[in-house]
Amino acid sequence: MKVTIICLAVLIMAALVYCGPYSDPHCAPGRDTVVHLFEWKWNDIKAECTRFLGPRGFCAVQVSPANENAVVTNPNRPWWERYQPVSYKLITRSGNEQEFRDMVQTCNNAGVRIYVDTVINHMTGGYSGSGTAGDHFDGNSCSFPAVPYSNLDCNAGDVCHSSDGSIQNYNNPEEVRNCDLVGLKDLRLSKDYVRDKIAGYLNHLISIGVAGFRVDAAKHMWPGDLEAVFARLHNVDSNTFGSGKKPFIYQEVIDMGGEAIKMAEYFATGRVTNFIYGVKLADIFLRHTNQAKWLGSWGSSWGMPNTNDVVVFLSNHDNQRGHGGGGAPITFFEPKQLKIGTAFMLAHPYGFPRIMSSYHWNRNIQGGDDANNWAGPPHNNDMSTKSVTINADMTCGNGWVCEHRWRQIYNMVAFRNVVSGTGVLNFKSYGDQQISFSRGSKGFIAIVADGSHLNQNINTNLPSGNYCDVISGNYENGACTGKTIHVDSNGNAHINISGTSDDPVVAIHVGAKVGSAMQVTG
Ligand code: QV4
Ligand code: CA
Repeated sequence: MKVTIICLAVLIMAALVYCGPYSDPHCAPGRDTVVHLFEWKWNDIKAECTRFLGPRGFCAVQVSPANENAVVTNPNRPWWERYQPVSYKLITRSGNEQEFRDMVQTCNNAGVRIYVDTVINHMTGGYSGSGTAGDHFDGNSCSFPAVPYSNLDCNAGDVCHSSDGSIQNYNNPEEVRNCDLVGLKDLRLSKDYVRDKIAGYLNHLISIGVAGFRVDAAKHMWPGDLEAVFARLHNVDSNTFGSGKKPFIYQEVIDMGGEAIKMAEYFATGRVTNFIYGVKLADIFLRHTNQAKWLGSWGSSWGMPNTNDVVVFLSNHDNQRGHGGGGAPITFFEPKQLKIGTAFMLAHPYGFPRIMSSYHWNRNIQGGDDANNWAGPPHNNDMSTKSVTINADMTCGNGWVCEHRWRQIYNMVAFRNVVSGTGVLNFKSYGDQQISFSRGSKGFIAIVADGSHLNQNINTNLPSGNYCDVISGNYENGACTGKTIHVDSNGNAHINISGTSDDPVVAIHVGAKVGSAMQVTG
């Protein structure tokens, strides 16, 4: 009887874990975090999978669009040219098809998945030029001979009724989905021919071994059209991911609550990007317009979708530079707040988390706008993308920020892996901006979100022993390079955090117990 009940409960839980066919991120066992290596070259990602992401327990990399894009020279090679497809050939500033294949294979072997950012809603803007594979195009006539697409393959006045063919009114779903997004030639996804071409591109990526896709501008496509495209997709590689598995799909839908199109329309076709998440956390950890003490109910009761329907993140490549209307998030320009916010994100079980890994640019705020927010990746004189170099202290050089290589961040990736499967326990607040909680009996975190001082004996729910605070140091060969936290036989620990210090967070877990032989990175 007891066994039956337990089995039933396990079955129900298993059913709840991944609902739709596209919601499973296909992480290797014990991994749970994505890093967006924005604008990185395939060769650099390949190296990073082996030397860092695999050993550190990352689940996957989101890579920049892999297909041929328009070469934009005014401004000179902005990052956003990669969101203007010219063909589905795998040739970009990140590398060619052979380099892409090598990356996917090496990363898969290192236990790290590749998700490709796919731009399938549109092609280039309304001008002519050539792409990164040398192919000519003329956006005005929807002429993309390297696909080929012609005039018949873009939406026109029969389905788009805005004054100039571009989206003006975000409260009119027809306009949002049938008209051009900032002048980008909108593909006629109602046509089988267009669906076949897009599915052909995605199937090519699947055949190379990718695990999933970020679907750019999903809000600008009808859910039914996406269903028709995804129905054409092959299963992902059975040797790597198991048999009968669909690709992981997460759709970019910016839904801050004020528009006609809702995230929920896209749950049947995968997960969605939860933009509300990072803005609400920025309200607490950056602006202090809300209080950390309320985070005890963090999750769907904050008006956000269910945990298995979302990818969560503090910022993305758009809103970190004021693009896209996805709110004002925490970015690497606020390193202390970014580390605090990321620690919370990775310690909390809600959502499938993504870390932004950026490059530096010369931010130049004028009248509220960043005049340099177009600036592309670090580049050589010939405008080729610079390689990522690694410094002696593990940080990156050549203009790459590499947030994912900050100790306070990568150690929390391991924390998340260790506490996997446990719930939030003993959430407590000590004043408005001081909180702590446990993850089952496997991990414990305390955070001060403002400049106040936390000095408390707290029950961590961990077995007694000495634990390495993985925020202030690393756990290496059984020893801790940072603070050690003593947990007594009742599970209590003395936690002392000054909110004005660089890292007002303490995080301990059973994979980093001082003196134990076990070393867990994921
Ligand atoms: C210009 C004018 C337009 C005019 C057009 C005529 O501004 O008014 O109609 O010319 O051709 C670039 C330029 C933009 C230019 C356009 C077309 O910035 O000024 O229009 O090209 O040539 C990125 C950038 C965009 C960029 C685009 C294509 O953010 O600035 O546009 O790439 O290069 C909404 C959407 C959401 C979207 C977000 C930005 O709901 O889906 O806006 N987010 C995704 C990506 C984002 C990308 C796109 C969608 C488009 O995350 O990075 O836009 O693929 O919220
Ligand atoms: Ca569209």
